[in-house]
Amino acid sequence: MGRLVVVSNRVGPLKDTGRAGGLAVALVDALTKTGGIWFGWSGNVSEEGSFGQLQRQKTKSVQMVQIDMTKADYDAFYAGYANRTLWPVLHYRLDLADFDRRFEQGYRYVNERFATRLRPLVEPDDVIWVHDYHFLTMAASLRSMDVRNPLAFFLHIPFPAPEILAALPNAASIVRAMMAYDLLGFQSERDADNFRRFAIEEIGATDIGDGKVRFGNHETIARAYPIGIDAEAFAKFAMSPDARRHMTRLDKLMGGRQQIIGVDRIDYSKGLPERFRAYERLLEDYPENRGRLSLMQIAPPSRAELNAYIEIRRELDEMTGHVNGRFADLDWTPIRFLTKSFPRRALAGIYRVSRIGLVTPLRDGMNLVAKEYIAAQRAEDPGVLVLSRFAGAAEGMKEAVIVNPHSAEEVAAGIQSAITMPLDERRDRWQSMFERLCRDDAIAWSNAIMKDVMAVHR
Ligand code: GDG
Repeated sequence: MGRLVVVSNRVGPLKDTGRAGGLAVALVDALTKTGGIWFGWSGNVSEEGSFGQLQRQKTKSVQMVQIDMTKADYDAFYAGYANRTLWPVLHYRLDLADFDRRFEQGYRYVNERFATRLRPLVEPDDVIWVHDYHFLTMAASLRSMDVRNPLAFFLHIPFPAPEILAALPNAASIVRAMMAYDLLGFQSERDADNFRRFAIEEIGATDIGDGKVRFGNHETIARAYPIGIDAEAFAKFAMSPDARRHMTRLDKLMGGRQQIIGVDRIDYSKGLPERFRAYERLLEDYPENRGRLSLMQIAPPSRAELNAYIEIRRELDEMTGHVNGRFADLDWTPIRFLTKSFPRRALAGIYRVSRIGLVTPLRDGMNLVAKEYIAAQRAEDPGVLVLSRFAGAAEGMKEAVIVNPHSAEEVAAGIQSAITMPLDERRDRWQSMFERLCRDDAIAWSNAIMKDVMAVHR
């Protein structure tokens, strides 16, 4: 294989800044092996937009190349179609979706513009790997510009049931454009299956078995490639001096009590109000936990310019006040709601001192927090993961306590079974999950996709 060309909305960082997510680390690793380019939006809005200078930054073998957008591009493509149309629809939230044809036009235009700027950078042996819902139609643009390279795509968020996607205006046309990729990777078997069903039922593609579909005379692999983390590195983070400092501070604060940890960007897909309600239900139905088991929710704000995100934040502030007003005591605060972010090593330490990891999205592509929580546990005395059945992670983490996030009773009962779970059982469950995380790590994930895209392209 030649060089790798990665395309994603945001690019980098190339170095461990302490804040970078696991995805950036996995991609840098894949890029470093073959050398290559990481191409995407600079994060800046300017008058020239995508007609401006390429912004380049280079380490030994990897080059980051970024371009701006205009304000109009940003509004229609990013704040519009990507985050107000596709994000809610792909997370099964038709009630929150905004269908505005200017958004779709802007989206197709930016995909085309980005392809135009990428085109001259591509060499004949390169493999192009495009990421996420921002660039569903990019392969079609690249092919129309006579790019012949292998083209892989990975969708980080869910692909909904065909009955849901059919509500998106021009859904069939978007999916036809997706068929220009040689490989479409999804987080779960359910997502890959949803895609193939849509392609077969709505655009007349043919199922040719083995996770492949044919459309016209082009074959596309559409399979699940569940994303992994660098579990061993994360386990080391949890023992780093920075992690230990946070553990000591928290231990002191908790004074022998126990803690549930939640870590999520503030987003309506993460089921945060439902989670707070379930915790309140726990304190009602299992009063022995009052004064003994608190909930810490770390929630860095995201997309704060969109109304749906402003509303959910307000709701969470109110619920925190309500639950704390109702149950707090002189020396005990039930919910600690922290709307800021922490360095990764600190986060690892916080996971490690928390007896329960509570991950209850209403829908989630994978959910890396579930995996990081397991990777950060102590082998001798591991905590318990309580996990939504609607997170992609649930397919590969059957030893977690699996719950329906919409049911406050079920989540409360799940937390209760986690807090009373005997040590032997906690260890057994943790051991199986940790071993699998180490085997199916981020490198294995990118290797599997690269291997398959090379094979199908040939
Ligand atoms: C999308 C899909 C899919 C969170 N708070 C802090 C912080 N984080 C890190 C976590 C984790 C990452 O952000 C969040 O990843 P998730 O997977 O939970 O969710 P999304 O951001 O929605 O990601 C998702 C993922 O893509 C990968 O394919 O799993 O389904 O929606 O790594 O640790 N990191 C730091 N401080 C924080 O306060 N440093």
